[in-house]
Amino acid sequence: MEELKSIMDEVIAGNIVETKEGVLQALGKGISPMDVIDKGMVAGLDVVGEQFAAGEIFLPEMMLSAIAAREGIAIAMEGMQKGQYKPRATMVLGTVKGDLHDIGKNIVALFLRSRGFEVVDLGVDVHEEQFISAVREHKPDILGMSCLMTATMAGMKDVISALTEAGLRNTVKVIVGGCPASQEFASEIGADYYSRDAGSTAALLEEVLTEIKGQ
Ligand code: B12
Repeated sequence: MEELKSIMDEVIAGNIVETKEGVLQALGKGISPMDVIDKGMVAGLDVVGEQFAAGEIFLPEMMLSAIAAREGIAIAMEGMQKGQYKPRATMVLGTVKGDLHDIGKNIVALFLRSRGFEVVDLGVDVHEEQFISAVREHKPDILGMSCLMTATMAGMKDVISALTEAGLRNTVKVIVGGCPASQEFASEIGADYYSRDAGSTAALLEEVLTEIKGQ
């Protein structure tokens, strides 16, 4: 679709104003916020990631693209959130220590909130002590961890070990995600679930809810 391709191109170019205009136009034409996010901005970020890995662009350019996508996603999110929030289960969510990537985590939070989950978002660079105290305080059904770098993946295992040490591991289901994670990695570190994107996370957690609450 022409509008989505144009949003993708503006994200790749790091054009913040044009990205926001593109999002408004696409939403105005009735394109769903989910498609605007996934097929417009996230598709653009994927290209930017490849360009960065290949040394074709540098950090400042990647940052501009990230800001453009973040701003555009915020506009699309407003459309999705209206009237759709009704807590059915609680999830504590955060990006693990050392990792500052949060665009994907925020989309996961949005998708789950729109399905009636209460999401306690701890933000980025979240250390195991913070996850533990949030689990104690909020008694969530699910704990979600995000990581975008191979260097920060080990932080997820540290959180699971800390949960076990605190005697809390059996009180909460643990799901991990983010581009370096995989089902194999999740099993290796003792997480309950892995999911590759926000859409499949929402679908998977619906099944988990049925399992744990009979909903
Ligand atoms: C945007 C971006 C940035 C932005 C982050 C802005 C922000 N607020 O998040 C900025 C410019 C700040 C940045 C910085 C850096 N980045 Co960066 N960044 C990216 C980029 C281009 C896109 C990430 C993104 O947002 N994707 C879009 C979202 C929607 O996708 P996602 O995060 O994967 O999320 C989806 C799924 O993974 C899943 N998911 C995510 N979280 C969770 C959680 C749960 C529980 C579940 C179930 C699912 C789930 O659902 C999400 C939605 O569908 C990626 C490349 C890429 N294509 O991934 C590199 C990338 C992640 N960055 C990289 C690097 C190296 C860095 C820096 C170290 C660069 C530097 N030299 O300083 C720093 C690190 C800073 C730090 N300490 O964290 C590398 C990591 C390489 C590696 N394998 O370790 C990548 C892969 C680029 C590359 N190809 O080299 N980055």
